[in-house]
Amino acid sequence: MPLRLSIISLTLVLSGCALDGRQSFMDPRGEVAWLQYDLFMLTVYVTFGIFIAVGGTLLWTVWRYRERVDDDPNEHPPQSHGNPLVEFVLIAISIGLLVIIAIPTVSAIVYTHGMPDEPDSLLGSYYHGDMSDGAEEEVLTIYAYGWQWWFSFEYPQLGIVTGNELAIPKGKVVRFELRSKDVIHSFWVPKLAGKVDMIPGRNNWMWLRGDEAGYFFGQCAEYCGESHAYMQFRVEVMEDDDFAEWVEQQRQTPPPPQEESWQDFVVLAARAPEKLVDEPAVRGAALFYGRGACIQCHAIKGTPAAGLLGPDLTTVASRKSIAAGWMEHHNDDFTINPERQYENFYRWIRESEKIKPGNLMYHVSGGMRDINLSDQDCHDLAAFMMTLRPDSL
Ligand code: HEC
Ligand SMILES: [Cu+2]
Repeated sequence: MPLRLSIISLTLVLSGCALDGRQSFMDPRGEVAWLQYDLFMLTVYVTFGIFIAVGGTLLWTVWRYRERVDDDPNEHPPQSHGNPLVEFVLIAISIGLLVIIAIPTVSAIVYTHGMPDEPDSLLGSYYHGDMSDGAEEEVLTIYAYGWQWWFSFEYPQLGIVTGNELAIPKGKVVRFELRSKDVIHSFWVPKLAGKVDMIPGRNNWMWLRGDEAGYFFGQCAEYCGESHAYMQFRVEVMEDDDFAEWVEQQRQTPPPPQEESWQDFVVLAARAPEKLVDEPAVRGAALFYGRGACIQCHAIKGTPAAGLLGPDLTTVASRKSIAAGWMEHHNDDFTINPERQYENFYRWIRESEKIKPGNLMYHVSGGMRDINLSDQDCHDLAAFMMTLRPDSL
């Protein structure tokens, strides 16, 4: 039994060690991650060398001075106390090893705490769309906020707000301002850079560079409450053109579900619901702005929804996951699978409390636990969610 138990626990422990797993720092794909990986490996080699030397000496001593059959129990082997030469050599070696680790460590700290000033990374050098005044001369800056239990991302220079998934251009330095809206969280995309905490009342920052296009998995790395383990996010590293296209898409506002403007639609939904087209997505939109009370907490740009407690939903259907990365709906090649996406929206709206314990969409007063939605309502809302994507997708 103890053997079986230890095999099971060992397997569990080692299963966290897949060297090229989604969230493995052992598979670096960005400059900062490489720097930290090299530093880690250097430390591993040095300490492994020490381990072999000390362990080897110990084993050799035990073997060399073992008790033998013809030993006389009354006679002690020659005794000695200290050996200045050995001690001096050991101290010198220890200092030498510490210096070998310290020099690259300190230089890496200095390097990651300054912004590299590559002209290539300035926004104006690769992005040619609309941006705020003076942004051409700056690197792309993203405000990342930690919330219980999800992330919001703002691109102040580009006028984009998104949640849980963000995009950055390949090979360009990007600056992150890290803040928290409640408790301490930590921002970590293991393949791109080491973690930095998001601390309430404090502005931390970091920079990173993704050197390979791809979809990278991030995780909150500081215990922050019930659903901490489900608090993930995604970083998509894109070629310049794809990034420019992504920016354009994220800036769009979803078209109103009927002919009217959004404002008129909302008024109509409240005053004359019989005039609405009887389609799931339209019924869902009416619920979203009406009885569903979703707009207490969610914003959809260009519409009367301006809630701030939950993720911005303007382009939520362009994301490959919801519920902070916990419910995925992408295929292996990271294209969206619409059936799974619909299912995820439906399940999340219907029973978020079973998916993320303690989540603040359900458990806040006035949240979903107080809003009575039928099964059909949840389907209609999911159908509406599916329309929240830039039309070019
Ligand atoms: C009390 C505030 C509140 C209300 C009301 C609310 N939500 Fe949410 N919603 C949240 C929060 C907070 C999250 C993030 C939960 C998490 O991931 O932990 C969220 C997440 C979501 C997501 C996933 C977004 C993403 O990118 O991960 C969708 C979709 C969503 N809500 C739809 C709705 C709909 C539809 C309604 C109305 C029926 C609604 N919400 C009502 C607070 C709210
Ligand atoms: Cu956390």
